[in-house]
Amino acid sequence: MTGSEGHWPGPLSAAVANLCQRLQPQVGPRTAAGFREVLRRLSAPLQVAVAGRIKSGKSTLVNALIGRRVAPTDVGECTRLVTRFQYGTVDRVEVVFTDGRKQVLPFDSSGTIPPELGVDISTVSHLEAYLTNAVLRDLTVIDTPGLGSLDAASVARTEQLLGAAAEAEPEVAESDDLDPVSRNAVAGAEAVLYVVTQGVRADDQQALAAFTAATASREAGPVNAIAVLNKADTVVADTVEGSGGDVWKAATLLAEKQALSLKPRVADVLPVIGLLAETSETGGFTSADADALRQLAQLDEASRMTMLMSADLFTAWDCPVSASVRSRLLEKLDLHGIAVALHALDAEPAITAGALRRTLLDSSGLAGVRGRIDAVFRARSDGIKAAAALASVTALAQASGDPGERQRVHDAIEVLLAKPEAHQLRLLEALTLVTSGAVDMPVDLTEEVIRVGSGGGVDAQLGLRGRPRQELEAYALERAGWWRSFASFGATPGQSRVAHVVHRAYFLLWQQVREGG
Ligand SMILES: Nc1nc2c(ncn2[C@@H]2O[C@H](COP(=O)(O)OP(=O)(O)OP(=O)(O)O)[C@@H](O)[C@H]2O)c(=O)[nH]1
Ligand SMILES: [Mg+2]
Repeated sequence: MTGSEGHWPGPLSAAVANLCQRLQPQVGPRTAAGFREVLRRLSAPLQVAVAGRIKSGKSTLVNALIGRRVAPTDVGECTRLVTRFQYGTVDRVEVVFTDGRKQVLPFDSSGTIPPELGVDISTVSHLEAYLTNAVLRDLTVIDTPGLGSLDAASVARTEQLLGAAAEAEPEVAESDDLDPVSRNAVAGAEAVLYVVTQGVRADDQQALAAFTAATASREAGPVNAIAVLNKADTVVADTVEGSGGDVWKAATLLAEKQALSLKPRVADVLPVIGLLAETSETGGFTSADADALRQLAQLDEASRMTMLMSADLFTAWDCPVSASVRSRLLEKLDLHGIAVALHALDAEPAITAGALRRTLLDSSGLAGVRGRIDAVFRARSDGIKAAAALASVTALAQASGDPGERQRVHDAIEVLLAKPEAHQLRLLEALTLVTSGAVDMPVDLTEEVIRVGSGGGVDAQLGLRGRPRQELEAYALERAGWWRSFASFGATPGQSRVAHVVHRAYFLLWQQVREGG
C-alpha cells in the first residue's frame, strides 16, 4: 500500500504524506523504503502501546479495551512478547520471527492466544493478532512486556517499541531493505497508555521520558500519553487521607497525586479496575456467577463481613457456595468486585445478571478511560500521526549519511511547517520542548502552553470552556499580544522560540473564534 490516494486521518497527515511522496524520487533507496513505511503507517490506525511495569495489569486492560479475552494474562511466555492487536476480517494470530518469517498460530480453545508458543522465543520479534473487533478499526492496541521485568530481552523489546533504544540491538531483518536504525525510527508506537499501580517509581518516570524523547522531535507528552492507576480495588482506603474509607475515592485521590508527579508527561492519571473491566466486557461474567453471588448475598451479615476480609477467608469460610465457585469469583472479580456485586444485590435483590454485569462495569472506571482515549488520542490522531511521521522522516534523513539528502528533507519540512494549517505541528513541537524540560518555563506558562497545544476545541484551548464568543475573542487577542512581547523581551532564546509559536497559536485561535461566530 504505497498508493498515492491513501486515506489519511486528516489534513496534517495528508500534508506529511504528500511530503514523503514528493521526496521519494529525490532520496536514496534506503530512505525511500523508510518513506514507504512511513506512508503505510500514516494511513493505518493510531498505534497505542499499553506499557508499564511488570504485572501492572497491562494485558488485562488490553482485553477490556478490545472487549475480548484474547491476551494471556498472568503467566506464559507470551507475556514476555510485544503483541500488536489490529483489525482484520478474519481472526488470526501470527508469530513474526526476527528474520522476517511468519507462522500462523491457532487460538486456544477459549479464544486466547496460547500462552506458550512452541517455538524458540529468542527468535521471535513479536506477535501480530488480527481481530474482527470494531474497536480496532481506528486504534491498533499494542500489549507490551513489563518494564522492570527481570528478563532483559523482554525489557529490550518493550523499550525498542517505545523508542527508548534508538541505537539498540540490531535485530536485522533480511526481508526488507531497511536498516535497524531506520526500522526502529518508524516502528515506535504513536501514543502510550501507561499503566501504574499504587506508588509511581522513578523508572516509571524514566520510561515515560524515554518514550517522549524518542518521539520527541515533533511530539509531546500530554498530547499522546495518558496514565491509569490500575488495580484501584486494591488500594487500602484507610491509608489515604480524605477517602472516608471509600476505595474508589481513595484511588481517585491517589491518582490525582500521581498525576502531579507524572505531569507534564501525561495528560491525566485515571483510576481503573482492569480486572472488573475485563470480566464484565469480555463475557467473563456469567449467570452462574450471578447465581453464586445471589446465594452469598443471603448469608448473615457477620459471615459476609468475615469472608470479605481476605481472599483466604473468602474461600476457606464455611458456606453453602462451593469453594471452587468462590475461587472462580475471586479470580474474576476479586474481593472488591464481589463486595460491589453484593451491595447491588442488597439494594435490588431481583437484579438480573445483565444488570449486575453492568454495575460491575460501571464501577470499573473503564468508561472514563475510554473517554480519555477518545478525547486525547482518537480526536487528535491526525496531529499525533503527522508528528510521529515527521519524526520518522527526520530520523531517516539523519540516518542516511548523505548531507545533500538531509538538507533536502530538512528544507521540505521547513516549508511544510511554515504553512498555517501545519501550525499545530509547530505547537506540538513547542509543547515537547516545554514538557521535556528542554526549554525551561515558569509553571503557569508551562500549563498554558499545554492547554493551548492540547486541542479539545477552541474554548478548551483558551481555558474558557462554554464562555461567550466575545470573551473568547478578547482573551485570545490579549494572550496573543502578551506572548508576542514575551517573545521579544526578557525571554531566553528557547523561551522566545516557544513564545513565537504560542503567540501565533493564539492569533489563529482568535481568527477561528471570529470566523466561527
Ligand atoms: N485485583 C486486581 N487484580 C488485577 C487487576 N488488573 C489485573 N489484575 C491481576 O493482575 C495480574 C497480572 O495481570 P496482567 O494483565 O497479566 O499484567 P501484565 O502487566 O500484563 O503482566 P506482564 O505482561 O507479565 O508484565 C493478573 O492476575 C490479573 O488478574 C485489577 O484491577 N485488580
Ligand atoms: Mg502482559
